[in-house]
Amino acid sequence: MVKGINTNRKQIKRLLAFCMLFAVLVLPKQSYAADVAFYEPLNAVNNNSFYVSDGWGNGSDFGVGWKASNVEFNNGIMALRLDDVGCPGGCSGKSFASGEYATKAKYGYGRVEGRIKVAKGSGLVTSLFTYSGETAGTANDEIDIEILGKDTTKLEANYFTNGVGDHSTIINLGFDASQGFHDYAFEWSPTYIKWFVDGNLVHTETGSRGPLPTHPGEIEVNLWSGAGNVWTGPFTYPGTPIRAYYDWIKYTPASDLPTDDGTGLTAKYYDNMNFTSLKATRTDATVNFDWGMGSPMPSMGMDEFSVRWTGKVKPQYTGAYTFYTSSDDGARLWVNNQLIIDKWIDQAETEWSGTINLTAGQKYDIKLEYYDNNEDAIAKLYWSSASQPKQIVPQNRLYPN
Ligand SMILES: [Ca+2]
Ligand SMILES: [Ca+2]
Ligand SMILES: [Ca+2]
Repeated sequence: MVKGINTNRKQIKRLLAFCMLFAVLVLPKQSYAADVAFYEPLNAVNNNSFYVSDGWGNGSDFGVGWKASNVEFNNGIMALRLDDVGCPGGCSGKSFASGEYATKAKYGYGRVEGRIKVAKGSGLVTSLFTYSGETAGTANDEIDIEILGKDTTKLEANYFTNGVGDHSTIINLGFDASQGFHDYAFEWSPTYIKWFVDGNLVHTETGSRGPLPTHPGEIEVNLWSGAGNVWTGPFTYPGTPIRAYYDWIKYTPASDLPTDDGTGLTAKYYDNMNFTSLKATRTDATVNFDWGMGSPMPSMGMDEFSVRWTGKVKPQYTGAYTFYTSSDDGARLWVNNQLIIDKWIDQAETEWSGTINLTAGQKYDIKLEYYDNNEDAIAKLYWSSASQPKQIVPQNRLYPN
């Protein structure tokens, strides 16, 4: 023990108090947890709410240095570009450069979402995550969505609490995430983290594998290549730039989320086109089906069937919502008992829309009827509003009968 420790402690306490006062008075408000909903369309760099990482790299596992010039905005899409321009001298000593975009504020319990088309290739990682940094005497808290370029049909869900990870789960997507945009989300609360793909719940953690994160984090996206990292697989630069694409990023605080998360809509499947030969009743998490030339289930034929989805929908925002059906063949949609789409016709996959005013947090009746006559069978239900980027109507806002 060393004499004077108490004095030192007092001095440290005084210094800490001074620092906190300084922080409260001087630092911009963005540096504090801001549990305010946002929708970022990624049309252009948003210096008010985001920062572009520039002039540094992460640890030795990362093969890239972050450069602002590697974050591009075109036609409403943000691209993160991985290349070797000016490297390693101009790339923080790394062999490659890439882009990272992050909120200035930290966000707490709520739902983090992004619409992403990932980069394909061994060694690459396309991500959406929250990151607290080392705060309040703890190591970092983090919640991750990572899609590895070595297999873009899988998503890796993970979380870190006080620097402790090892909570990774591999989720089969059922599609190739490098071939098109899809919605990825996680919802974080004191008692769970839930991961969603295109609105469907795909994984839940409850803390049974280790305490859940508690510290608000910046919402970040990046594209990087591993450096000698077995986890990412080996990376070989193909000689031309690689890009990951982001259409939007969205955050909804817990206070704006349904207190009773929805589970989907009641679905009745009929083996004819006029809803008289009922084969099955189930709950569908979302309406996002492409059965191709096949049938919805083995007990039904490939053609001449119909499906009726019913239940409630609970919007996040007040205002005009547009609903869209994309169907092959016919579809008709009622919201709040109003028929807003009426296309009960044979058609190749076609999108139709209808608009209705809704109030945030209210539950409205919804009914979607659909039939397939022959050949391809597709049924999808989307929504959008001024505040809501177009997406498959997500499971957490749909309620069965
Ligand atoms: Ca966009
Ligand atoms: Ca068919
Ligand atoms: Ca058809």
